[in-house]
Amino acid sequence: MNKYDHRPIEKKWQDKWEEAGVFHASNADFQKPKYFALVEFPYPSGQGLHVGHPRSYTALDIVARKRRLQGYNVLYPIGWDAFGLPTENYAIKNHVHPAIVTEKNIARFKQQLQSLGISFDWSREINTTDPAYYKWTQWIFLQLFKHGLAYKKEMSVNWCTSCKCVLANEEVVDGVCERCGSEVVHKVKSQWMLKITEYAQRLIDDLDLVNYPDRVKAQQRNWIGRSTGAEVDFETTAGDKMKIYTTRPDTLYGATYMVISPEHPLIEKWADQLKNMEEIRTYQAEAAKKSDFERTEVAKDKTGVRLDGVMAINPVNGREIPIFISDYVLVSYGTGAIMAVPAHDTRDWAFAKKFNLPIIEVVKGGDVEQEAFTDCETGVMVNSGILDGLSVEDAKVKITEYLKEKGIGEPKVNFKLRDWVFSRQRYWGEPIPIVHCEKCGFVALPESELPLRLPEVESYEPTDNGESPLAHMTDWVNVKCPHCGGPAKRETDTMPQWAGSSWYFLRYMDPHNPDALASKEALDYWTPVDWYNGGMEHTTLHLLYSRFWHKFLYDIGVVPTAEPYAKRTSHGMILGENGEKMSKSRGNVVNPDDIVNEYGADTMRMYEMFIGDFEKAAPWSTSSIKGCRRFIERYWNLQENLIAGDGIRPHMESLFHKTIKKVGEDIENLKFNTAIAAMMSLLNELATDGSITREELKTFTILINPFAPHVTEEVWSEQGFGGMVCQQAWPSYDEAKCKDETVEIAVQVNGKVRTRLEIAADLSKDEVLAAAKADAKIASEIDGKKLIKEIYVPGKLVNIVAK
Ligand code: ANZ
Ligand code: ZN
Repeated sequence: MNKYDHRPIEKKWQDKWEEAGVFHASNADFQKPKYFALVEFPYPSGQGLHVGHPRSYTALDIVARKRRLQGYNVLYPIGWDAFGLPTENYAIKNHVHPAIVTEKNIARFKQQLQSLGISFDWSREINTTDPAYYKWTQWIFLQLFKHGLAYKKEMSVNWCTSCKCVLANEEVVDGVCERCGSEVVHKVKSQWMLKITEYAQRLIDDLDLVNYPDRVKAQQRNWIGRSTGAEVDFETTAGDKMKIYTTRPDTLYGATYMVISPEHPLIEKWADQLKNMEEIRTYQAEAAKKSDFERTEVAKDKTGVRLDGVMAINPVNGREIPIFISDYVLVSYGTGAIMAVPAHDTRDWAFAKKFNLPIIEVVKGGDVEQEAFTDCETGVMVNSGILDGLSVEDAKVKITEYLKEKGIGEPKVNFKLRDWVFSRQRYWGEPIPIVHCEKCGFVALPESELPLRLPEVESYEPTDNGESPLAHMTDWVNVKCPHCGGPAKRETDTMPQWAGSSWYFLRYMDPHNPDALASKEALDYWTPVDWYNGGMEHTTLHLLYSRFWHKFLYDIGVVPTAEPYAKRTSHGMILGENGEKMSKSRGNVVNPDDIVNEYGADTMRMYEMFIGDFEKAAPWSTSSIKGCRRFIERYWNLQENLIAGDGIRPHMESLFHKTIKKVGEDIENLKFNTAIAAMMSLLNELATDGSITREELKTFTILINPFAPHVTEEVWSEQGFGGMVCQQAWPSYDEAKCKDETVEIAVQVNGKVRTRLEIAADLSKDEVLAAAKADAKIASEIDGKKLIKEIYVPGKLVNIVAK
């Protein structure tokens, strides 16, 4: 028999699978049970595949392959999330069309993925930059527009000074641009917005319908940030009412001053009455430069300016209190104005200390002496008029009723979630299919004109005033209004990178359909995705955005379910050998091509699954990869031990059943590493035994196949087992045969052996002790005595000390 050599084997089987189309999902047989396994489609960057990518792809490949063996019609697709800034920036720098860069990058990624033997259905490959694809991204946008969920608004946006581009809040990380790390400032721009806030409550509620890890659900909830409280109107000496939002209406008596955000509209209204307008304007300008993140940091030094000339009136006690502007109050949250309760709010406390403002305690903590600035959620009301003596909880109810009665307050629910800024002033994105008409306003492009293709431009650079490069294309921009026929202009902004990935899983269901994003039958059959795996970095935005679009499509009758993904899991990152994040600058990047060349795709796959707990980060290790290679070689060599006779031999039977059970269950529970360990044990037993039957080799080969698909196909065909392994049936096991063997233990009373018991080897201590005491001999021995101590030495003996 030949020595194991991965090189000829792997290419051969990849070609055979593709030729036979064995991994193609079928849209012809909707009676068969379906399984839709999904991984996040990659952004085809110039760097090529990273060893982190195959961790997710291999894991779900194992699931997909197992499902096929279990008889499902499996959809396991892949495509390209190919619009975006890195490609555009590369195109600008090197003067090539981003479409050409994209094509080149995709070719490289595809070749790399195919070399790994992932069982993707390549006949369903999609690309978000293909007009046949983005036609439907634009179509969904038009439906949102027609339903009032897309609107244009002048707003203060995050502006990356280096990318010259508007960023969503989510793209600003720690105050800087997520992509380039440059400073982010505020700028007022007219932007397309999507009303995701309209779905905030449902995006929380429907988490009950899906199987996501708790940490993922918690992140979704936190991001949406539901908050309950009240809106309260404060009178002012200027005559205008000032509406505030508070989660603690119970602390109203402790409000000793007010703070409004520097952008609050009342400031302009009061400009004539305010004596320090100049100082106020200087402060406003400073605040505009800061990101929301910087402004609301608790630890930051508090700054502000008192409005000189207008006072507020606390509605519960009629006291006049000063009003400040301070950047820690955001214009975009609640009403952009707060009542400050320095005794019980950390930020207010810091501010009051700095500006020497009165601090009135209104909640006395329970048994612990509270720090003055603790946000106390429990305790008893003091210094609070009608609320005195009530618990915080009761005080909230009472004051809210009181405010309502007087017509000065209302209960209110707020969300942290903001509407989604949906336009970018860049070239490489989906054109927004809207026309601005002088007479008719914003007009939707007729659906028959979709896709609205990206025109060729001379330069991809944004204009200096921050408009998209499309703004230069006057031929393209100037059109007739589809509504009145008058002069109109096309929207020149494009969609953000999140657009194409918000619905891509639907396109896989029917990727070549020219008349709909997918046929009704395909959507009804394949929806929802049964298992979706992706990175933790996408559990807030991408997950939220795609859930939002899906719910909208559900509401307008396009998709049959309210949620897109029945189950979501997340993998940990693969780190460099030194335990740090892999990066060029750290010099710890491992190139998957090198690993595939040297050790083979099967070893690479096996290793990525063996590297550690799938959900946790794991450092790369070249020595462990050799262990995985050894495993495959030893499996290959089993062929030399083949003996006549068939079936699974009695002395191997229990181990086979146990291994089938364990590998199957471990795959379902993302415990790929322990599944491999179980297969390694079985291999050890078989190797030690020195012989193997055809049936044993067959069964073992099917078990390993999802992990190491190429070598298993080769062994299968080499031995003439018939057909391909990937088309066999997943082996079943008999629960009764999975029981561990029994062991004999001695049972002592006060150190003397009184009997011997035959028990199952996997019993717990309590079970063994119960069995020992239930034995007739032992029961009579300890009858009427007091049990002092019960000792169990696993698998050996029980000793009961009794007096
Ligand atoms: C009085 C008070 C007393 C407050 C107290 C808190 C504790 P959530 O919704 O949980 O984030 N607030 C309201 N609008 C704000 C804005 N635009 N910018 C900054 N802060 C704002 O918290 C809402 C609380 O944050 C509100 O309740 C308000 O302060 C502040 F012991 O009002 B509170
Ligand atoms: Zn018009």
